[in-house]
Amino acid sequence: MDYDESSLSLGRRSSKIPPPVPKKKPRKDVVTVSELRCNTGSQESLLSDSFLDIPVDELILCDDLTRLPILYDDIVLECVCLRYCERLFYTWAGPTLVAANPCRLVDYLYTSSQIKHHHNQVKSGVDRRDAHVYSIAGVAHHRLTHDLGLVNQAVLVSGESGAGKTESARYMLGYLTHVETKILQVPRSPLKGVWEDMEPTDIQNKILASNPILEAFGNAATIRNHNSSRFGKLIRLQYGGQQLRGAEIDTYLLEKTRVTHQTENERNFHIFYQVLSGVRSGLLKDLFESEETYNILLGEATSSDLANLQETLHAFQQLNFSRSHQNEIFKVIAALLYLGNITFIQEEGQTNWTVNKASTECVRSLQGACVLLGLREDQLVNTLTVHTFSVSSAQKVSVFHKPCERRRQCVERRDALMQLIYQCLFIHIVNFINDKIRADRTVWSHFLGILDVYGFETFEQNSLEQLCINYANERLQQAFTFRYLSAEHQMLKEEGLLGMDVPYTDNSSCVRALDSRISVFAILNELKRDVKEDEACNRVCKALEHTGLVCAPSSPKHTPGFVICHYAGPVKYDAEGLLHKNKDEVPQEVWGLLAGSSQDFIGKLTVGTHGVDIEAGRRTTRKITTLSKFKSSVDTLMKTLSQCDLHYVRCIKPSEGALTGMVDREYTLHQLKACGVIETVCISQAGYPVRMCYADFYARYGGSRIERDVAASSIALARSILGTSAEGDIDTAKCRFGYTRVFLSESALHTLEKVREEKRNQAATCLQKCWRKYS
Ligand code: AOV
Ligand code: MG
Repeated sequence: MDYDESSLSLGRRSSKIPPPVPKKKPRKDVVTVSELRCNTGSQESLLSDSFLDIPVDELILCDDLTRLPILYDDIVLECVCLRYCERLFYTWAGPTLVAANPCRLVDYLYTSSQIKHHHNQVKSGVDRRDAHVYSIAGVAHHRLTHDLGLVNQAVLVSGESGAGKTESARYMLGYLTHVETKILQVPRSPLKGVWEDMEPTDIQNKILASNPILEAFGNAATIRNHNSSRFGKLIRLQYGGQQLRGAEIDTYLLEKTRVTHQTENERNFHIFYQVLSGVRSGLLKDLFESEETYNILLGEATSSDLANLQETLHAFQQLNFSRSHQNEIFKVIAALLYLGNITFIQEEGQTNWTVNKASTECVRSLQGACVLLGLREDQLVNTLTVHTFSVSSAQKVSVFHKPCERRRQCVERRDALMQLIYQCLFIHIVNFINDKIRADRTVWSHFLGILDVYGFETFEQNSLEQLCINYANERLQQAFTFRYLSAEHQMLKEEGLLGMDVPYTDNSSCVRALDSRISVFAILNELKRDVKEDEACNRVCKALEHTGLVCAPSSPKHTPGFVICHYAGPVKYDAEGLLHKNKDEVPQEVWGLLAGSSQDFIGKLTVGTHGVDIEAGRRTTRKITTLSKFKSSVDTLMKTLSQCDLHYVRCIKPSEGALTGMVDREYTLHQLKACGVIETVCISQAGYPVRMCYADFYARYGGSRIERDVAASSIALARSILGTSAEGDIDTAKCRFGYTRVFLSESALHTLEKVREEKRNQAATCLQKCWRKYS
């Protein structure tokens, strides 16, 4: 087929005048793999009905989207879908890895021989590395430990809920710790990233063991993912002298409200079910008497909960949590189960509400919780049923609540207490793990981070959690756009290597609408106590209407709230509960109650060392809201990432229900667009991962001669090393010359480094000979 060569260049795809859109046969959007197989079985192009006639085989074999002969969204999508059906789940988009969730067990992809294979490919600097999550981890590792490098590295894993971020991060961690040991043996459970029969060092074992623990306490089954991460995580592997020395984990915004509230068909954090199945099966003894039902547990414990408990226990052991320490932790979980069963009743002839002592179940729960938490019964009852609130901590003036609000107040207090305890416990566990795996600052110099944060979320009802999650995704997308797309484009243009402008979607205005001086966050943070939720949402809409990114829900039937047009699509946030969650007020009495516990462990959980935000919330008089805390943790994260070379894994969920063998084209294309894959493909065609200014290039590969025109000498030098002959032309896919810099592909870098190494060895041998001769 003939096509105009110029249409392959970068600008064309996105140019103002769109290419002629061919008439297409109507195509079903959701197809099963077998249907696709039938289509492809004939070896006819799926696109044969279009103006393009790329053979199916060619699309399937294309493991880098930037190498597709023509870059239309449709073809990129077709390539990803066809490869998926051939069980080729990974595809490059230049340096970015597109990882489609296999939605089935594919152990064969994660064996130790696979690790070996990808490690060797990275080490030998082959021109085209096979697309795999091991390969991207390998490149980050190689850059960090490579003699050119010593720059912090970070792999950003992004994608929708259930797209495979956590699994990808886990495999990468498995790869990195495995490569360290250099003992390549068969993994016991590749999905869990735990390796058997090898001799990893103590620190590698500990780093791997952090995963099952954090998942037990921070993950839960949601309607989108049976193992959904309800917190964000950045693990920084610390390297010194090219060796893995330790690691440190940062966590972001644990969804603590899940402890007390879950929506239908979702569950509480895994650990609750694990502990319950442990108690019921007798694995955890003498902890507490298990009740019939627990109000805070939707869904039942299953046999996999028991198996997972065993894994959690094993991980605890590897991280040196003592038996008594583990017991303390499980006691807190049990206490929370009891607390959730405390109910309230209106006192006879009174307006007050109190703990329902008429119910034996409630009394048992009250007593159980008090024993486990080291509290006096009357103290707990008083704290839960107090009907006043302090106007300010300084003044200690108490104002009585209206009688009609008193029941709600009791429930809110109980929930606040439970959420606080769980959050403190989570922070305590993260801190304890960090203490065990963190290397001394003197023995490491650089880090390799893996970031696994919750994906963009949009549900029927979206609240403050979704607002935070989607904000974090906006910031990451913005970093991606700036760091990768716009910077890349700008630089290539400045170097005279790109003649055309490549439009890209800049989401900065949405970020500004969310977090600047006049923004959704600012307005919600500054609201006075008595402002009603719908009124708050109206104010948000009015103040930000002009941005075109925030508006009121279109249909009057909608519940009150506001809509934000995110880069990945519009999301409606509901007014209900938004302000309450943002204020996140824990009454002073609740703090006091826990601090006064007779159990050391409980007392310690809430004081001092356990988490800056909790400390801040307790001590300062400044207004600290969930949104302001979250923004500052995202700011810190962005600062960390700004010191790193960034690598991207874009996880794609082929169908909404993550059904095995199902591909939903529209849904997949939406994700490919939303995470910038389509734009990456476009721009990275012209990308070269290694860049050096001429002076550095010449100094490194040239020699000691001082040249007046270092650029010309560098080009001549590159020609002599990389060209086919001394005068030969260099393959432009390997190397290009800008006004001030040389742009190299990985393979060109590898060749240059090899030649350099040989020269150095020759020089060393020469020196030795001379030394022997004259000594
Ligand atoms: P997420 O981290 O992106 O969602 P997960 O990594 O937990 O998603 O993946 C969801 C599920 O998809 C897993 O439990 C596996 O069943 C399956 N899966 C993902 N990747 C693979 C793979 N490489 N091989 C086999 N199965 C896989 V969330 O944390 O909800 O945003 O919040
Ligand atoms: Mg996850």
